[in-house]
Amino acid sequence: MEPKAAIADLDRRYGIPDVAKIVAGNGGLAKVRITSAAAKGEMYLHGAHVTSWQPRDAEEVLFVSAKSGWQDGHAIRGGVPICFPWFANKAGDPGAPSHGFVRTISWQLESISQADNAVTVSMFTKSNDMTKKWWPADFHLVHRATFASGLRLELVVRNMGTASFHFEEALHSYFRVGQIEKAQLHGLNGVQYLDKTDSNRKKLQYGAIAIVSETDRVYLNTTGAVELEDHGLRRRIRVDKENSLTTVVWNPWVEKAKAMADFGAEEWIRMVCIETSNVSDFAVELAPGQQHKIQSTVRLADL
Ligand code: TA6
Repeated sequence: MEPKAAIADLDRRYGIPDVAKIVAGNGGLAKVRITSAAAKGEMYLHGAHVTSWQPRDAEEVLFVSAKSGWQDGHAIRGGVPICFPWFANKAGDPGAPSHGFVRTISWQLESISQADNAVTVSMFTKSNDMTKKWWPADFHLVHRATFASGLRLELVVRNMGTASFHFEEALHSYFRVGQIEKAQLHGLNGVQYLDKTDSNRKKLQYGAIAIVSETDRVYLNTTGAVELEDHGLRRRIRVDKENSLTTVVWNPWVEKAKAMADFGAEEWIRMVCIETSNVSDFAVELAPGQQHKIQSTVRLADL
């Protein structure tokens, strides 16, 4: 079925009039556009990728690069990429795609539902011949996003095989900030982290995080919420999480920003990633027939 007709067909089957519409987005990629009384939002079938959440009477919360690519095989730069079944580079396989293979493929729409002012979009993908080229496991993966006065993201992994498997996962969220130098992150005081800008040396966080250079850290064994205090946009973004034992904090700063083809040279000033995850020593082991759910809930508050 040609793309336009396929999108119209999806809208006929899953759309909710005046609330959720499936349309062609950037690059002609199919997206669900949400317009409810509580919030506006967008989620692409490509990577089950949330690219927008804007609560009523508030500005957009997620950052998306003006230079992002929008095509099969490429990850969208910004919003919430899904990293699975490994994070960053695949151990022992330098040719494997960074952050796994589910953020660069089209997922299937499972359902769209509405409860009061909350709209939930559910998409899934599963193992096939392509995935088995990179990773032998049989899996079923669901990403469920609920757009309301808060944004709730749930990633559910099910082991469909007969052997246990290990995986890493991250909701690699890009948040918009007014000016990164005028922002601080709270909630990780006293937590150990791996500093990726310093050969993954293990360090201890003292106090709030101020971003003053390239920052790429995996905070370990932490279940607490993180609050982004943004004096530029005069707001707080709070990220609560469940079933997640690591939090990644990333800002590419000047040089890395210039080196990324799908990222604007000055865009480092306007974003920070706070990633609800299970990576490194906190990868998850899942037995056959079992499932694991990680959850992240984002809320806005005034400063
Ligand atoms: O989450 C932080 C990180 O792992 C950084 O090391 C940086 O590479 C970033 O992800 C972006 O990765 P990507 O593969 O999307 O370019």
